[in-house]
Parts: sequence; structure tokens; C-alpha cells
Amino acid sequence: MIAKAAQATDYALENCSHSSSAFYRRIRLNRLAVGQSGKQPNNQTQITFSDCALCPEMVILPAGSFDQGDLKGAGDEDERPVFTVVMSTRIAMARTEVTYRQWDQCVRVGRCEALPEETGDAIKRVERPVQNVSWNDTRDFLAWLTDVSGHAYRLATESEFEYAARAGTKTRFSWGDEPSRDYANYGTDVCCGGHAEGMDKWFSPGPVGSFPANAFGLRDMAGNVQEWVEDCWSESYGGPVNCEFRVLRGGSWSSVPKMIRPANRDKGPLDVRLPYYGFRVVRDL
Ligand SMILES: [Ca+2]
Ligand SMILES: [Ca+2]
Repeated sequence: MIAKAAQATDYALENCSHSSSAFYRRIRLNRLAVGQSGKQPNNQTQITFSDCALCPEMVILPAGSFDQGDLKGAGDEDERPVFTVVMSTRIAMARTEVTYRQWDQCVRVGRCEALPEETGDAIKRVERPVQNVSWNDTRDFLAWLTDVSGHAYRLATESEFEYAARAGTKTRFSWGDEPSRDYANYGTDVCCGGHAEGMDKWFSPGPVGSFPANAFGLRDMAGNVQEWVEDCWSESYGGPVNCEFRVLRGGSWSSVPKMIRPANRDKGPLDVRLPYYGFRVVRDL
């Protein structure tokens, strides 16, 4: 199907064999305007699709390898030692964090719990990333999405998230070495709170996709809400793991700049819901 899509001139629409209803797969070749500063490649061809009408828009990530961890020598101990990762599994990753529009579909059919939202800024609920999500809550959504789509959805691994967040870069941030509120929704320079400046108009989670995409076409891999990944927590790479805690990536609207770096790691208990906690979905191809 991917090869077929790659040969399509612009757009292909296929019926899904698992359902005779309105579920469909849409594959597009998008020419994304990636970045606005000229620092990132423009007009990259990205292949995107949705597995059903209400399913998240997915971006097929390029194959490759990267060095994971504290490449700049200014990160935390838990980002070391740096090691090389070969992305042997082709995956698609949601372009944005899971939104309330998507989460509420799961709530309506009784598969997910209703979760409260922050209301610091006047933003439509459906455009916000779902927040106050525990790692255990993600299990409910992933199971529902797997059922309605006919494809096995999961969280990213920690390596997949960092690969996607770096998007081919080795700098502190995907846009360069300096933090910039033109590229991400994060907080004050010294903890904590939702400082707003430049394109960052938000004192709380902003609408998903408000900032330029990274070079892989993904939005808000830095900031907005922190995102759960599958991995159990470890105090260092290769060290003992504690599966009572899972890894969170990307920092949030309330984070200091250091926390929104692609290399940064954070942890949370399985069943804790905090306003900063959200997620995005992945599936294998
Ligand atoms: Ca902000
Ligand atoms: Ca995020």
C-alpha cells in the first residue's frame, strides 16, 4: 500500500477490507511547509494517512539511525551514556498530541474516562491536547483505537520519540541550540509557569499544531503537553529499570527550556494524572 501511495500523483483513497462502514484509509503525499525560519528543510515530501475518519493523522517516519542521549554534554545523568540507535522498524507517528476531540470519542463509547482540562487560555476544547492522562489511561485509548482502526496502535518507545523529536538534528533543540518561543509552547526560563512570548501565546496547553513542524512533519514534540512513551524508567541508559514508573518526553507548557530538549527524560508513576501529562500514538507499518 505504501508503494502504491508513493506512485500516486497526489491522492489515493482505498476502502478498508475490515469494515464496510465509513472507515477508510486516506493516503496523501503532502508537500509540507516545514519551519518558517529557513533553518529547516522546506517542501519535504511526507506521506500521511488516517486509518479511519476520526483516527489521528499519521506521518510515516523516514528510516535511519541516530545517536541518542546527551550529545551536548550539558544534559542530565539519566541521558547518558550516548548510544547509536538504528531504526529497524518502520513506523508512523501521529502528527500531533492526542486531542480532546479524539479522546472524547473514546469516552462517548464508554472505553475511556472523561478527563479534566486546564482552562487558562480561551481555546476550544476539541483543539486542546488531552491532559491529566495517566500511563494506565493510555492503555484504554490505545485498545479502543486499535479496535476501531483494525491496526495495533501503541505508544512510541523512548528511542522512537527521540528520533522523531530530533528529526535528523544534533542540536539542543530541533530548531537550533537556543530555546525559542517561536517553536514551542513552554514555560518560564526559571521554574515554573506558562510564560508567553513570540509565537507562544499560551499560558496553558495551546491548540495542537500551533507551531512550525519539525523536519519530519511533527508538531509539538517539544512542549505543550509531556508525552508518555512505553519504556520503563531507568536512572541511566543500560541501568536497572523500574516499571512502576514510565518515561515522559518533550516537556510541557510549564517546563523550563532544558526540559523540552529532545534528549531530556522525565518519569511518572503508572496511575498518576497530572495536567502536564498527555501522549501521542504510533503504529508499525
Ligand atoms: Ca507558554
Ligand atoms: Ca508535546
